[in-house]
Amino acid sequence: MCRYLAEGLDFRGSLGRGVRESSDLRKLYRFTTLIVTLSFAFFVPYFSPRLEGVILPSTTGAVGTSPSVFGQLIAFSTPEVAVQVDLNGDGDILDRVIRHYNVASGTLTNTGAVGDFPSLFGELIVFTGPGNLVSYYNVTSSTVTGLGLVGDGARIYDDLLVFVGNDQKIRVYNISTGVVENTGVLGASPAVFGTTVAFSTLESLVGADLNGDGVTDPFTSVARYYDTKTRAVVNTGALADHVSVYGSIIAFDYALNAPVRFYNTSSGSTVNTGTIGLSPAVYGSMVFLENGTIRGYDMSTGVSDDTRVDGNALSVYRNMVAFETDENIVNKDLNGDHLVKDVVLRYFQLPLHDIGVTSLTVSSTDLNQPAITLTATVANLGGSTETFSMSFLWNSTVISVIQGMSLGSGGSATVSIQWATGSLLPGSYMISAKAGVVPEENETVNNVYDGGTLTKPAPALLGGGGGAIARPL
Ligand SMILES: [Ca+2]
Ligand SMILES: [Ca+2]
Ligand SMILES: [Ca+2]
Ligand SMILES: [Ca+2]
Repeated sequence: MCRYLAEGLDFRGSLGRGVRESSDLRKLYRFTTLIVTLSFAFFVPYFSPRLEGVILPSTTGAVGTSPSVFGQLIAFSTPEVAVQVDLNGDGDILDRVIRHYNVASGTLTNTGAVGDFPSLFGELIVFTGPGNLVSYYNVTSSTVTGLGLVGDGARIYDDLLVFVGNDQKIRVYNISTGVVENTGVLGASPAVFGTTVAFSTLESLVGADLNGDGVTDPFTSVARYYDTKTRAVVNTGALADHVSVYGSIIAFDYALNAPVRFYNTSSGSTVNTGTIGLSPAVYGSMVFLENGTIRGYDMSTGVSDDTRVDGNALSVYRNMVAFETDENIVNKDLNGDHLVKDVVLRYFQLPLHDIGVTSLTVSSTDLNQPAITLTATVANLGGSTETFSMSFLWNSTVISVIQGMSLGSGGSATVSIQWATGSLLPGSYMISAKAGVVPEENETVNNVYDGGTLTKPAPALLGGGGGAIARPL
């Protein structure tokens, strides 16, 4: 454990809205001392060493299609006829069955559930079964839950399950409440992250010009998204076919020999990656296909990188990329049956740069005192040593910034600061801790930790004040 005494508190940033600039207050801030306590705890890095610039894919040895990766698990669908095994025990080899592979343990598990196009989040695998019925499988309890809902393209994030009904309208099913919502919004191939449901919509489906070129074209499809909280639909106006969403990024392709682009829901702008590609997948990292090989795109630098790995049907979770490989294309037996004829699932890991704030706590929720202590934990979840800054904020006002923090791979630190709260006006204060984005860091959703909202109540009115607010102590 070591201890830093940092000076040079940002007075300007601290005196934000709601704080009266009196000479008393300036004095208060002048005497505020910022104490940063860093306690380092290092763990053994769990990343296997790799040659810089060379991606060596691993094979699961499992025959299957449509992988979906989350954590250490890859879920996929296996045609029984391809493995000549009755996987669901119904006496034939005519079914497609959901299986999953654990990258850490090398274990292959047969769920026995008939279905295709799985989507994995946490311990749940969502899939579409016979009759286009949407179901999910729980990896921990090994149980299947049928929802009795008909639809296509089911995707899951947290407790939200999205799919397209027979009427081509997007549905949102909440696993916690069991409530299904027909959004009434027309679209295809939805993707979901947080409260954002992204999809593409054919102009002919809605009978409207969605990309603003003055023509309602039957073959023009445009990226739109639905917010499950506000229930608002936003038209990005960008031509799009396959969409993928992560954080504020909606990635999409729109034509052969056209670059992959992405829309930022925060800025409302569309960015061109400058690299021709199809079927982008984004979740922390962004990958897409170019001529059957996999490309990684670094959102922080705008540089794309050819992995030189052949594959199809990409799925990504942080730096883990899972995909199908046709043995005929790589001319290799990947599942050990001595025949070059199978579609086998493989995976690799991209270099990972990732700082994350994992907690933010307060010493007291009572803002009627001179100062309270804010304590954040920050971790290096990536594979290299990183140097970065940490900020503490209320709403968008900076309370303090700690520069030049450094953490090795797997390391974490606890950072505490004093927040002079005595002078704040009554009101609500949303506090957060934010780690600066390091070079080549694509996973930026976890760089901000929301510590909740603290309320400073209005003090009792002084007698005869006629409604005037008493001066804060
Ligand atoms: Ca069967
Ligand atoms: Ca149009
Ligand atoms: Ca083979
Ligand atoms: Ca991060």
